Amino acid sequence: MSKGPKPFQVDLDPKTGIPCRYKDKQVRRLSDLRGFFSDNDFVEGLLGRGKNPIIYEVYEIPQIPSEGLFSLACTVLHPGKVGREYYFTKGHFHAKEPTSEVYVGLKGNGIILLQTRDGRVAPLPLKAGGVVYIPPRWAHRSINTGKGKMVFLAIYPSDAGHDYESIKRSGFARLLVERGSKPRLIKNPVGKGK
Ligand code: S6P
Ligand code: ZN
Repeated sequence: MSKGPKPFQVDLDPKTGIPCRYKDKQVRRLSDLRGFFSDNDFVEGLLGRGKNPIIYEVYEIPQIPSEGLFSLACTVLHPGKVGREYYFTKGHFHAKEPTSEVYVGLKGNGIILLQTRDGRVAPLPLKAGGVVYIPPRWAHRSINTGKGKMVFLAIYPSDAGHDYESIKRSGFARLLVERGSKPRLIKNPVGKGK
């Protein structure tokens, strides 16, 4: 019998929601999200003026990719907009398709936008104390519609992997934009879906 990982316990910092001990940290800046926001000219304009804000950070406690293991990751999604669109994560399908995931809201509030390959869409709210279940084969993107940071803990099979390319190619069928200082979900003119 293989030994597998040891049991462990970790605290989430009550102020930030970030695990006090994590293994990997990824920082995604605007330049890393080139091609994901709908207003490309706006993105290039900002980058051209030397503005490259942090959009989100991910603090991971990964396990080796193996059936039966879970990885943990805490995402800190900053508040802000690119043109009319609220800051969001790239969004992905899991590369290993029959894998699901759970998000637990820790700070702030926003929307988890889910979409299947055949174009079904489900926007679900996530706030501190809320939980979102992401079934197998649903792409997921987190969108911060609040004024503060949106922080959540993700629990997912360590062998799930990420397919970002499908989202980069086809986009989501909906955009979450600010209209009259309120979030509005609108049809993506170039997104594939219903
Ligand atoms: C992993 C899980 C999250 C995201 C993170 C960043 O399956 O869904 O940890 O990786 O929220 O989003 P993205 O789309 O850039 O991976
Ligand atoms: Zn995921």
